[in-house]
Parts: sequence; structure tokens; C-alpha cells
Amino acid sequence: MTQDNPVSVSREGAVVVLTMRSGPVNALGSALREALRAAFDEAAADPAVSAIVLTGGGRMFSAGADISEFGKPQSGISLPALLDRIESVQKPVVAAIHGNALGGGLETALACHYRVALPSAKVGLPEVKLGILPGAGGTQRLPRIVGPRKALDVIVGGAPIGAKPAAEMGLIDDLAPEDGLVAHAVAFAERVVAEKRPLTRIRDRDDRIAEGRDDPGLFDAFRKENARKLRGFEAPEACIACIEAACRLPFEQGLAFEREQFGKLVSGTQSAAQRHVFFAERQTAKIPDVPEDTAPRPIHKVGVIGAGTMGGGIAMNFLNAGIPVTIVETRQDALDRGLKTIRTNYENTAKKGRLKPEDVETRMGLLTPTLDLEALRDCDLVIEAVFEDMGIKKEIFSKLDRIAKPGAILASNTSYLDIDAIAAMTGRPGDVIGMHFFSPANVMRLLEVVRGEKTEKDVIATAMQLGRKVGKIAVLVGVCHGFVGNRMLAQRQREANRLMLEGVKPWDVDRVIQDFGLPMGPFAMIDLAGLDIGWSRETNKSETVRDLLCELDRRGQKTGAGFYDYDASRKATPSKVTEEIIAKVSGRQGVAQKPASDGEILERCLYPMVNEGAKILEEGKAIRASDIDIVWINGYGWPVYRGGPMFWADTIGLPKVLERLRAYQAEYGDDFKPSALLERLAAEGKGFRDL
Ligand code: T1G
Repeated sequence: MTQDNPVSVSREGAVVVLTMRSGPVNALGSALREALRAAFDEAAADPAVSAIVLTGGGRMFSAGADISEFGKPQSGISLPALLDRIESVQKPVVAAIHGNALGGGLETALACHYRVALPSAKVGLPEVKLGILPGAGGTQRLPRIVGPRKALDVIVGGAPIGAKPAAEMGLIDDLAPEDGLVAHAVAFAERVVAEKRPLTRIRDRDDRIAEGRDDPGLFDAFRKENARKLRGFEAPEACIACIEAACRLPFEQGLAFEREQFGKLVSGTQSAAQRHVFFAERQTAKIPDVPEDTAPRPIHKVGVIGAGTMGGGIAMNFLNAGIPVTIVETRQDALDRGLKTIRTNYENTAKKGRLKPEDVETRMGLLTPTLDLEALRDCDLVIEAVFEDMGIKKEIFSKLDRIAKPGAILASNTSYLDIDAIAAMTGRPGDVIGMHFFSPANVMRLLEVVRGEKTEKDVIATAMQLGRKVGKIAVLVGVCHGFVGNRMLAQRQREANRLMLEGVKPWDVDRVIQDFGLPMGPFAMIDLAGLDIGWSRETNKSETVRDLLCELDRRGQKTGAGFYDYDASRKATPSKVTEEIIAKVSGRQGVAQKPASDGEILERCLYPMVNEGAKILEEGKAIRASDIDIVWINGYGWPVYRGGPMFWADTIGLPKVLERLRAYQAEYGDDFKPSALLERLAAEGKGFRDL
């Protein structure tokens, strides 16, 4: 293999072994595709070669096509053309799979005659998560060996599957010992030669595909079954249509249909958004002034102060990762309630078959409940998750300063408050950081890591890495009211309230936001969280809709009524009581009634969020625009096919966003005043992606 050839060639007797060696994941970029074409052509033409084994160097077989090449002019042989070449080799070709074989990586293995894998390997076709579909024959080959029903799960679900279940469904032909993949694959190839086994190409098999022909209702049933989950996405329907075509059309025509569908998706906005998110998620770990090799502090034991909804959820994250947790409350009944909630959560998971009963006990066994703050003295990390009151938090941190061991990291789960002010209550501000989990903390993937002015770099590195270890997407943010997510949310909330007082029904605002793709609108979200969270009747101000609703004990879903009325199954219906309260408050405040189109509702709720995101970037409270996108996708359910608020604004065009903000500023004042950054980018014809 010459220095820069991404395919190494070795010989095992008459068997040639081709090993892909290209970057961290053997992405099938143009150089690797060209090298594979040449290597296969040479091996195929060599009469001394009886069979070919294709394997991956490094930690995996291949992660598929090089995603960074999409949207750019293609060079070298295309992946489908390369797979046609591999599939036409008149000698046994055996794929030897370890680590991951995903997307085009698995499609390459499907073009081989046989597939051998390590039991620890994972295979899959995750293209749908990028807003595309397997574009190198995967939608045509996979149904031919696992059947259309299983192919629908694999391709539309996009999740990786282990080698063993893959072998059971016929996708993998043989499992190799963990320490001998290539040797096992070579021996497999030699047997194929010796036994003169037929070189059946998957494209020529139609035994399994008949299931689709014999049950045309299969596809509509699948669509119906998954309608809610797939709502708004374009790629899943294209995947289903391609698998349906595989059951209806000859292979080449099915391939042509797949290529046509792939072309439409890969050039569309949704795929651009989902590919943006793929890379954006990986960017969040990169912190300019914290070197990637910064040694994190060892975290062997975690303390959580507060066993309420947040504290209990936070504790579960660490218990799930096998990290012991000491959880502290001030009263026994609160502690008992917290422990009961944690156990119930685990038992419910076990009932769904997603957790073994013995694991419930193992995790609960790692939990030490106590009323004594002193019990935290041997913790490496303490996370405060008490009531959102600065006074209480300051008192706790001054006590922690005395109790916690030197080098312990002291974190607050505060959603809004000033980490620097909290840190100032200690003699160790460098050890203080924010770790803002999102409710429910054991479910939501987002963790906002809030760096204070004095937070040490190894403390930041520790929080970011620990976040990932417990399955979170950690995003580093700066100290400001509401950090990134909630600071932007406040903009939307203000406008939703203003629209409501102008006579736009709360349920219409919610409908527009939900139709846009968010899981729920502003008012449904308040009902879910509870109208009385952080509420107190400010008698010095004129009463608000929230005041009146809370005083009527309409505090949200938990009281059976809030903005909406709720039935026993918490189904929401618009409420006449709420409408009367809104009219009363609006009348008292003399708010001019004016209708708003759906378009205006969307602009007035979302453009101020984008504008606030621009201010956050100007102030350095987020490292990059794509971090803001990741916050909103993972903390609030922003639809991934729209890429996040900043990506979405770029797709609208910042000049348009700016023009609309100015129009609303003229009518409503400086709540809509465009940020300097937004004005500059718009003037330069640029987007947030150009930062
Ligand atoms: N293309 C380009 N870069 C990729 C890549 C890919 N397919 N996969 C990973 N990377 C980069 C990633 O950005 C990161 O870069 C580094 O590699 C390590 O990745 C025709 C069209 C395989 C499970 O969707 O799911 O095939 O940040 O941090 O955690 O039908 O990477 O270091 O600069 O994620 O060990 C379909 C995508 C492509 C799989 C490994 N394939 N990759 O996870 O490492 S489309 C996928 C992954 C396709 C064909 C279609 C994961 C992984 P940097 P990492 P990891």
C-alpha cells in the first residue's frame, strides 16, 4: 500500500484481503471509492486470486458515505457504481465486519456475496436520520434478504442492530470469534471456493421480497402505525416508497427509483438541516479555550441536593451510569417521596421490558438517601437541585464550601440564575459550575453546562465529559438570565402573551407552533410545567391572566385546568373560562384587539427568539450558532428537519427576518429591535452559518 492509498492489500494464500484505511470511520469518500475500485479490478483480474475479503482498518468497517461530500460536485466513481463493480466480481467476495457498518458501509457489504461479522459489531442504515435514504441500493437489497417488513424497521427506524440479531434475520452469514475476524473470513472464503458455492447476488434473490408482493397492505399498515412519529419528515415516506418499489419492480428499475428519491431528498432543506445537526452535535464538544486533552477530575461519587422532580431525575442519570449517588433532602417525607418516585420510574421501565428487575435493585442500591448535608463530604461532584431561589442557593453553597472535600466540583442545576453570584458564596469559585438539566432530567438529552467567570478549565472539561457519559448532549453556555434556551424561550413567551391579549386564542397560537413541528405550543407547555412555578401574586402590578388562573386554582394539567381544561386522561380542550379571563384582563389593560394570521403568529413568536440567539452570540454566551440549534433541538423539541432556530433563520434568509423584525418594531417597539449581528449579517448577505 503506498503511503496515501486508503486501501491496503494483503494476501492469505489465494485470498486477497482489502483493508479500508481512511480517517476515523472509513467514510466512503471519493479517494476511498477510487482506491476500492482499483483494488477490486486488480483482484478480480488476477487469476491467482480465488476470493476477496473486504474489511475495515481502525475501529470499524465503515460509517458509510462521506456526509461532508454531499452538496458538492461528486468526483471519482459513485458509490452505486462501485457497488455494481463489486457485485459483478466473478469470485467470492466476503465482507468482514467489526465495529460499525452503517449506511453506505452496510450497502457495500450487501454488494458482497457474503458477510461475516464479530458478535460485537453493529450494522444499520441510518440515512433517514440525515433526511435521506440508503442511496446505494440499500432499499433494494435489504428487503431481498430480510424481507420487506424487517427492512421497513431497519431503514425507516435507522437504528443500528447487533450482529447476532442481524445474523438471525439473514443479514450476516457467519459470526467470527472476537479475536479472529479476518482469519475467520478468509477461511469462510476458502470454504466457499472449495465447495464451489453459488455466487448468488442479492439482486437476484426474490424469495423474501415476495412477502411484500403477497401483502400490499403491509406498507399502508406501517405508515399508519408510524404516522405520529414520522409527522413532518419527508425521508421516511421516501424510504417506504422505495421498499414498496423493491417488491413491485425489477431490481434495476427499483434502483432507478431509489436514485430518483435520493436525489430529491439530498438536495432538499430537510436533509441539509439534519446533516447540519449531525455535525453540530459533534461540534458542541469543541471548546476553543479548553484543550481537548484537558484531564477531567475523577468522578467516583455524586451528591445531589434535593429529591424533587429535578433532583430525582438528575440522580437517575448517574445511577444509570453505575455512579453512586448520595441524595439529600431537608425532610424525611420529601426524601421518601423522592426515593419512591425514582423506584417507580425504574419499575415502570422494567415493566416495559427495557430494564431487568435485578437492575432496578442494582441502581437503587447505588443510592444513599440522607437528611445530613455532611454526608456529601466524600463526593467528587455535588449538584444542587433545590427551589429556584437565589437566597436558598447561596446558603447551600456557603455550607458546601465548608463540607465538600478539596477539589470537589460544586454545581447548580439552576435554570436561570447567576452562577457567578453563587460561586461568590464559596472560597473556591473555580470549582463552581452550572449543570442545567432539562425536565424530565432522566429523559431529556440536553445539558446546559454554565461556565462562570472563574470556573476552572478542568471543571468545564469534567462537566462536559460527564454529561456525555450519562447520555446527554452537553452544550457550554455563559452566565446570563436563562442562559441560552430559556433566555430565547422568554422571547417567545412574551409574544405569545401579547398575541393572546390582542384576542388571538391561546389554542391558535399553540396550533401554529405545533404545526411548525414543536411538540407543543407555549400555552400547552405552561400547563404542563404548571402556571404556579415561580409564581407569586405581585399585588403592586395589575393582575395578569396567569394571576387570575392561579387564583382560580387553574394551575395547569396537575389541577385539571390551566389555559386548557383537561379530562381524566389529560386531554386538553379550549376553555371558555380562560377566554373570559383573557377578555377581562385585556379590556382592563386597554389592549387593542387585532387578528393575526398564522404567518404573523409564527414570525412574532420565532423571529424574536432568533434575534435573541444573535444577541447571545454577540455577548459570547454561546460558542457558535449551531450550539444554539442543538440546545433547542434537544431541550425543547425543535424539529430536527428544520435544523434549529439559527439554521432555520438562514433558510428563511436574514434580510427577510430583519425586515419583519423592523416592521414589528415599528408597531410594538424595541422588543423587536434587531441585534447588531443580525443587521450586519443581513447587510453582508450572509447567514449564521458563515460565522
Ligand atoms: N461522513 C463523514 N464524517 C463522518 C461520518 C460520515 N459518514 N461519520 C462520522 N464522521 C466523523 C464525525 O463527524 C467525527 O468527526 C468523526 O467522524 C468521529 O465520529 C449512500 C448516502 C459511526 C456511530 O449516518 O453515526 O452512507 O468531530 O464522533 O461517536 O446510502 O460517527 O472528529 O471531526 O460520531 O465513535 C450514513 C454516521 C451516511 C453514520 C461513530 N452513515 N456516523 O460514532 O464517532 S450517508 C451515518 C455515526 C450514506 C449511502 C448514504 C458515528 C459512528 P470529528 P463520531 P463515534
